[in-house]
Amino acid sequence: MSCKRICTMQDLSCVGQCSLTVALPILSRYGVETCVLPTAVLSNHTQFDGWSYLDLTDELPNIYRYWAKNGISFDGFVLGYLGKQRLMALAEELFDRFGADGAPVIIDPVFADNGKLYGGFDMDYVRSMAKLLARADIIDPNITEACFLTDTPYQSDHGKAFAQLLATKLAALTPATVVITGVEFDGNIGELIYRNGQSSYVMLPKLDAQFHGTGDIFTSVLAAHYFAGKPLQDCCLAAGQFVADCMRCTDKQAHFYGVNFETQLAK
Ligand code: PXL
Repeated sequence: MSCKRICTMQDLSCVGQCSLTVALPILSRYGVETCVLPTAVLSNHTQFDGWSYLDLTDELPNIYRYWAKNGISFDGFVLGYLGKQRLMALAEELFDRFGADGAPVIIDPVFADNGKLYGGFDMDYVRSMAKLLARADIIDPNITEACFLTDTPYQSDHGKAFAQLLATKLAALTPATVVITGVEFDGNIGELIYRNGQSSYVMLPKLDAQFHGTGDIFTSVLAAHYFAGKPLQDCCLAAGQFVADCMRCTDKQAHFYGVNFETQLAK
């Protein structure tokens, strides 16, 4: 049986499990052949106190040249933290030149959380990302990213009405199915899935902890199940449960280092 060959485009942070260091093991573990397009190499992710940043944007055209020469193509794409605005055009080129017919594009826009942009990003980046979303089949911003993308003032109430408002605004930017993460009501946390004016929710009990990198893990598990042909609702539930299981077995003090997903993967 041959498996899907996908390409994931995001940074490689040497320390602080996120981006490629979670996408690669998770997608592989679920049987997806995972090729990588690293956008940058960082000493550690940007929630630590300072980081080095080797920008790989200029290397991508070289990589594309050899992929084209070798007739390489992908059955799908998963995008996370890109880092630089110039990468948006290169992402489009990636889909156009190396996507097999109908290859789905999953974009987690990754540039903000808790009401704030991550270090190194500005509104120009956000606007370019908003344009890139038009190429996606599934997008899964968190509430903060959804606010920035739609020019909506951030608010701390992440309930149904606010999520719904954000989803309708996002749907004006993209034909993709919109998955908004971090929706909260009745003591639960989860996702609003919005498509063609229809909404559904996938909710789980909220745990009393916050760790870095859980969004990247969520997207990786969601993508793995999606490429296996599961309905999006099931993909979100599996991803939410996986993240919760990881959080339960992680020491709360070590939150910058991400969650202990390896123990869950080994099960
Ligand atoms: O987990 C999101 C993420 C990915 N990559 C880098 C980051 C962050 C969030 O801060 O800094 C480099």
